[in-house]
Amino acid sequence: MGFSGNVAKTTGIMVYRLQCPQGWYKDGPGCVSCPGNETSPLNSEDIIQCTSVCVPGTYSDDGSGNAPCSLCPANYYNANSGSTSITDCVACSNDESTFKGTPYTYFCLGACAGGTFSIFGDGYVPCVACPEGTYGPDLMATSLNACRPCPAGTTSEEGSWSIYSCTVSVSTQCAPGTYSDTGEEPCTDCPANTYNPNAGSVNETDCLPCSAGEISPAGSTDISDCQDACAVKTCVGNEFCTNCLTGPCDVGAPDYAICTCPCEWGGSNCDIRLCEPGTWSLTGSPNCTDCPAGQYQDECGQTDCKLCPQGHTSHPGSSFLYDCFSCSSRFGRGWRGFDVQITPNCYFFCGKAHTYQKANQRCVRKGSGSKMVEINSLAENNVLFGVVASDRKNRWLGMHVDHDQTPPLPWWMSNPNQMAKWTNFLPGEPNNHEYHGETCVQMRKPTGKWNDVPCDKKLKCICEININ
Ligand code: GN1
Ligand code: CA
Repeated sequence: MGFSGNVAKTTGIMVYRLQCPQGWYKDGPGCVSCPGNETSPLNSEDIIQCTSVCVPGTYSDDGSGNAPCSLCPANYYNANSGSTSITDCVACSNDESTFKGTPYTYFCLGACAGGTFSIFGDGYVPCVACPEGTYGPDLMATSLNACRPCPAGTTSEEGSWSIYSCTVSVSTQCAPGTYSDTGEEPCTDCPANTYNPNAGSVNETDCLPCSAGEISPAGSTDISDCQDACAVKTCVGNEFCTNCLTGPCDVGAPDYAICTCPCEWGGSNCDIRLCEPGTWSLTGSPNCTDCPAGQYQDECGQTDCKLCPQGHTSHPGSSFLYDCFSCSSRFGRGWRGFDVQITPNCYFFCGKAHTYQKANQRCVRKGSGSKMVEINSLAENNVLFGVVASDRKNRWLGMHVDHDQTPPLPWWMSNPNQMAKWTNFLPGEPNNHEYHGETCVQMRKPTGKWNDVPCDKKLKCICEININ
């Protein structure tokens, strides 16, 4: 016989004991699997029974008749070895039941076989198969309770009677984050901005939408994959914008970009051109003008410029604090600066009196654009006069007067055609007193106001370097 074990008589029906299914052999209290794909007859008791030819009760799926072999379904039997198809499995009589992998017709009985239980609760036909994921070791089982769950992590085909039919489950279910019509592979990713924590989903609507204002990548599996769109959105079309603003956010609206603007670009989308360092405007954006001499601006988009530290000045358009310099450090000993808001220029107060022509030469020889002073405001006049007010003599200014004009016109010595921007003559001056050829100009004590005098007078000079 192709099986061994006890045979008993129960209420008129031969009952047998099933031990190891095909592909296993008995070893101690349990069953051991044949090596590799090999199979073995039902209820084998030794490894030598393992064979590569499909044994009775089984058939090969690939038509070869060799292992791996599948069990004939419940209520079928197959007495032949080397069967090549499920069609080699033969049905029991209508009123008989048998277990999965039945090798011989005499297992077909009116009692419910292993892996099945009776519909009417009496252990007799009609019998139904234990469900997938369970196995039913009992003969003449009377209820579903006789079908025992496979061990954790394993599953079985419907109608299994042996725990050895419980195998590690290889799921073809759609994974979380995916779905398909059948819930089985192949599966489609859930769309972006949804998530699906469940396996085996059968509908796109199983992909749950993220909350308003949240987005997720396609195929997301967890609500935590939904994130504030403002925090993760990538902006398109603006090289400076990578993220979104925090706060209410319309997904897809480019104006919600948080942009990391370079210094000279501003606005939430870095699309506003700002004043560059060294420049300013009333609004901080074009049209910008250079910071004036004596000031600097090291930031972009500013509405003013910063003053150089006291005693320091700078060229127009300076963009660093360290562009500020002191007159003496830049031009040498004796050169002085004042409050840059009054004048950013550097001045040199000559120590000796000379005719106008010699005094002018002395200033020019100092280089760096040095020339006789040109005073442009009362404030500048006063700050310079403050230095020389206690001198014994008056000082030359870099100015000529043309007495051929009516009224007489002052002009600067550096350019006879350029009119003085500002003058500060004493009342009644310039007067070319007694027609003595008074064509040069002095700053005169005690008020600091101006007077025309002959150029061959010997006075001290004030030299100036325009910082521009
Ligand atoms: C006169 O006198 P004194 O130095 O204050 C003159 C000036 C002449 C200057 C020539 C009111 O000033 O215009 O340039 O002599 N003042 C008046 O030394 O006539
Ligand atoms: Ca005069």
